[in-house]
Amino acid sequence: MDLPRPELALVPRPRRLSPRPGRFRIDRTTRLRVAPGAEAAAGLLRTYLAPVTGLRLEHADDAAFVLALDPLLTGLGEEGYGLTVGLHGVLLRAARPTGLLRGVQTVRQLLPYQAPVRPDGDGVDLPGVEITDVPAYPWRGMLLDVARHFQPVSYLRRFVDLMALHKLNVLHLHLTDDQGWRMPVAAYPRLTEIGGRRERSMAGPAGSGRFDSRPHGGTYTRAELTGLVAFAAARGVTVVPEVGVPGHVRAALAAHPELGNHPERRLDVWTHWGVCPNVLGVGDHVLDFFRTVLDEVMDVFPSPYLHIGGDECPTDEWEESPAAIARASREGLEGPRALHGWFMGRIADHVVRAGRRPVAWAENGTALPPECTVMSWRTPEHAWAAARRGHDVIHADHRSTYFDYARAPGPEEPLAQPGHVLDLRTAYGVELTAPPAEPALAERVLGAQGQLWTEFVTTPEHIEYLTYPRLCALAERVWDADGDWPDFRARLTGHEARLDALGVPHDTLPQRPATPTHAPV
Ligand code: TNX
Repeated sequence: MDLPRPELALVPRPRRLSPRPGRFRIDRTTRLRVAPGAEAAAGLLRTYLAPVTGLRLEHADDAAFVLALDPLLTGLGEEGYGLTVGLHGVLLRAARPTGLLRGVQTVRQLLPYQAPVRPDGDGVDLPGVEITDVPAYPWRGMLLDVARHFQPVSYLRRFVDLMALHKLNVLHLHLTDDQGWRMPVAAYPRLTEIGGRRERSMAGPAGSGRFDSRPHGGTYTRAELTGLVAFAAARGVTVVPEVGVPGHVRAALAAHPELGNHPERRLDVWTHWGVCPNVLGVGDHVLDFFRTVLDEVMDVFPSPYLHIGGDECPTDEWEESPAAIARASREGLEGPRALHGWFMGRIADHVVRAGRRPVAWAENGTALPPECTVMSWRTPEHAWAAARRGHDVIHADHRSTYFDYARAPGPEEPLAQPGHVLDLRTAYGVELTAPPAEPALAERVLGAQGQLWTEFVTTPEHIEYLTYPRLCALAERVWDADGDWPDFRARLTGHEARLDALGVPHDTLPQRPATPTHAPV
């Protein structure tokens, strides 16, 4: 497309945008008129503007830059907003506070990319524009796996802030897995004391048999996680924690062998990648243990949704365990394999009773209770099958949303998850639209999310190299479902200048820190 002005290269593309003549200068005379309910958005705007302009942007009742909240604005929903920038003023309006937060990110993108720090308060210009904007889907997420490789909360904040720049609104925090348990649980300190550290890590792909010789570990404090939740909320991002059962639990088994199918066996925190054969036992004490864990998780994370795992759970241990076989028959199940659905059902019930909504990885949802939201990761067809069964679904089709696959073929790319290459076009092509013959299924789609599994990803630079610009593509499709690839490509060139200014290594994997020396907005 012909960009009327490069600074209008917004990602995701607003639903309606028309350039207007003129520009609005934000300088030392600028004040904000902050309507009741718009305080959080004003705070966020100041957070972004202060480092660039040196301005404090105090409140004034007669200010030309207005943040207004009007519940009667129809059609904007929870997250929509309207933005008008003209020579004499700026008006940002929304029906709900979250809509204002989305609008603030648009203002942030409209600012000059390489705005110098101006302690003298000379100011910066916003281009004249008229925008009305509403997202297509309410779940626009990104998973970060901090279990395989830990990242400190300081980095998670940056990750969240970059998501918010793209109007994503869910950080799916993958907190536990075979290779690490990162969430402290007061009742069971061994989970992090033992489960938070492994002796070494497989250096090649799953099954390679090659290892490094470096211990890896890390755990969060409760205060850090609570702080992250608040930081994310200030940007309109919900942190959805994942504590997975009944597979992907080797770190928990290392800390608490009594949770396993062989309570007498001592296992280490797993040092391999791939699907671990060890899974939870099915005794009442195991369910009670995880109910206690989840209660604490729900205490720390106010999110309405809670992810309870459910993926890749080999049933071999149950099929060989007299206790599991007996449990299956007591519960009237067909056999020990059916314990997976039964286990998920018990845990999902607990979450529902606590007033939250369980999310689980699944193909078609066959084994899950209907109250589970299905995160479908194999093929889009599985998502439609789950939707037909009445589940809400989130698209996480691995071929278009697993950003741990290489960005491009060829030996120059760093070691990535083998099996597929996921280029930018493929990320943009994520399937969201219901089959034409079944338009009603569309109502079941909450949205989609990208996943960054971190078996081979140890540094923030590498995280960002794999995430950007593929996240930009996904973010655009979940915001504006129809998409327009050539138009996106054209805007992305301008948008990448923004990423550069933020120190995001979207182009090459550098050996230098991704964090910029100063903090552009
Ligand atoms: C599958 S899909 C996994 C993860 C791995 C990932 C690697 C799913 C829910 N589980 O445990 O990290 O593949 O791409």
